[in-house]
Amino acid sequence: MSVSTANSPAEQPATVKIPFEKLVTLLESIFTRHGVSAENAKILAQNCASCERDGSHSHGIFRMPGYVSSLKSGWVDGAAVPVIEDCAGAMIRVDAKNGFAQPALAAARALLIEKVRANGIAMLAMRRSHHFSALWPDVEPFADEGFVALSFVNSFACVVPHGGHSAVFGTNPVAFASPQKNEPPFVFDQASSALANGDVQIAAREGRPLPAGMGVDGQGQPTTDAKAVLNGGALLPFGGHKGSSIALMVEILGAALTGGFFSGEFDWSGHVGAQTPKTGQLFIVIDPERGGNTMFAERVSQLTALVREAGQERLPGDRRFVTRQKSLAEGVTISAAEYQRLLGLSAD
Ligand code: NDP
Ligand code: PYC
Repeated sequence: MSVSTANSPAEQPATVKIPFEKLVTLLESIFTRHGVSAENAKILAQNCASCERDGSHSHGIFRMPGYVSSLKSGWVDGAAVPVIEDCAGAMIRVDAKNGFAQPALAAARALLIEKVRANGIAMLAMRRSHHFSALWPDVEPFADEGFVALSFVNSFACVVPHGGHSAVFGTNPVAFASPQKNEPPFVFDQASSALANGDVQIAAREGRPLPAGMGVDGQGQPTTDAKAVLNGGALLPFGGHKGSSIALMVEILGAALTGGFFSGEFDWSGHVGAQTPKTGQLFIVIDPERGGNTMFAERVSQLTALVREAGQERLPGDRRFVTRQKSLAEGVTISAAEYQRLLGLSAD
């Protein structure tokens, strides 16, 4: 591990570069220390370290104190063993048993792929699950195996519907992954709110204003004050009524269809420190070559090339894949203060 120290106040804060696998091991030790089973800790640590490695900072190590305080509050069961229900030819339901979503996906993944191979398409509907991370780690591995994957998860009510006055929706992301020929998969992963709540928290912590048009304060007035949005205010959907409809669709798919809670429905007030939303998550996975469509990945590559030729310099995923290569080559860069915080959590 290499350490760089700032030696003048004008310089960047001191950072450490930590090898990816070492970061995974450190996070795993934090999870197990706080009641997560060894099997689940491996999955969550890999997930969280991957977010940090790829520069998904709103869902990387920044989230570790939130995981720990949720576990300490008794709100989420880190040792939960999900129950898988094979309920139709192309449909699986999973009861995450008040545990995290990623171990529940891992437990159901082999059956889901078996069903996709058998039917060309299958869905997984998860309920009673806590999702506290980015969604791309859930879908990208399906594209690595040649499948198209979509996922939807609802979260906790902090987004007002278009033209509305009180928060109903979560920040409700949608993620999509598709294979491409001879290049990394095309993956996008985006909240249906103007900003992810995690980015608002980071802005509040750093004392930065939000861009205009992202949120409202407790009186429903437009504000750029991140703390006002977090403390009684709310975020807006992206793109007005269009984002609002997508957020609503995510509530339908992520909760109504799965049997999970809506974003405004669960009550965590009895668990001081709880931060992980207890909702649901839906996956739709498709075998694009079923029926002889063997050109699929090449066609997607042709399309993304056309988009680049037409002038879009950066496609979703580009930034992450570049950051990933740099992190794997040099180590994952984190601030020395964050590193100390992690060591503290592992000894806490
Ligand atoms: P961003 O707006 O940062 O990015 C959304 C997508 O757009 C990404 O795929 C990103 O690719 C791409 N992108 C960003 N900027 C550009 C650009 N200039 N040109 C082209 N593509 C671009 O994400 P959000 O703030 O909406 O969400 C952040 C994260 O928060 C997501 O991972 C999401 O899953 C997570 N989240 C999780 C929730 C939960 O309940 N678990 C709730 C809400 C959000 P790239 O990754 O390469 O930058
Ligand atoms: O960043 O909006 C967010 C979020 C909500 C739940 C997990 N992340």
